[in-house]
Amino acid sequence: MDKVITIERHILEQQKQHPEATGALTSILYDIALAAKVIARETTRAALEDILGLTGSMNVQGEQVARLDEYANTTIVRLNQFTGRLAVMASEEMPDIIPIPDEYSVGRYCLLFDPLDGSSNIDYSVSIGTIFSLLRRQSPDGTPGTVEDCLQCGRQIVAAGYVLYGPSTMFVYSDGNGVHGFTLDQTVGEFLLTHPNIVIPSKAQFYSVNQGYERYWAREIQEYTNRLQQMDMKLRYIGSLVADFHRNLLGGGIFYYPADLRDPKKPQGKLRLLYEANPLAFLSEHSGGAASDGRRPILDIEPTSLHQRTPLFIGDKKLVAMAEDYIRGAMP
Ligand code: AFP
Repeated sequence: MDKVITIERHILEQQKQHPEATGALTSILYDIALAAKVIARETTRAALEDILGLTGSMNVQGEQVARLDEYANTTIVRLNQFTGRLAVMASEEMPDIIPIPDEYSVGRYCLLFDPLDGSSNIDYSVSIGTIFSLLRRQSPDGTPGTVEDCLQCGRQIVAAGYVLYGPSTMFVYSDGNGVHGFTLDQTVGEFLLTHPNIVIPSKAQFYSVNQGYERYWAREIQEYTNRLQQMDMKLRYIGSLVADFHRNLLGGGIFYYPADLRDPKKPQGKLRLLYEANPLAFLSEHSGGAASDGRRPILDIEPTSLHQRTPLFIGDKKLVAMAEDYIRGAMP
């Protein structure tokens, strides 16, 4: 039983390494883990709600039943807005920042999240995820958090993580001191440490990209992909960023979603810098991998708007560097 480490115990142990810590960050991580359990329960029930025709329609009380991504969004907001630990939140689901309601006190941290990434996979019972990052506010303590607090460069992230709702529910996070993975034990309702100190394997076996869009890519990306094929790598693409990232983190590989010409409104590709790319880039770097937009590290990008998109190459360091070489025109 001594070997059983709950997420709470683990986060507390990590906190001991920072004597100056107030415990706020520890508590926020625990609050997010709680939200994850609630969302996990609901994702498991989603298929049943579907056959009962509930999701997105009226429930028996005549109330509108929220779609799962709205549900996840509301759950995270409700479980975090009253704690006095956050200055502001921002969500992929909401156009503007989410202020802390006046009746609650404000704290020092900013929580940025994508409540349910890969939500178009829900109807097919395919893995989906929640992604988050935490930043320290820049605006004065005690005042409402601002949009500028959220628009900080990824290098300022103090902790980030994701929850994978798959065959098992996993919580993976880093506070800058290793990347650690926990698996939800449904019987006791606790996340237990199953993957301490995750390091991306040095041998990459997977490449993950939506190759259906190949004709919309720049020539360098097509050539880069050809090169990966010549290296006899396995193509794996789930279409849920968290699941694709998680597999490559544990098994070794690269995920990329390049800029493409498919949708003129999205010349930078599909993925959002603040809610998807930055948190995963933080995890990638802390597990020995890398993350780039093809020209510079994702974490070095200065955000200019809440929902800005970015090309993303993430995972194996050598393969990320190779993508940059192709984009720079440095490859034959
Ligand atoms: P949805 O939330 O609309 O399913 O988008 C998921 C996602 O943002 C990310 O999880 C995937 O990696 C990526 O989109 C897949 O996009 P394509 O369907 O264009 O390949």
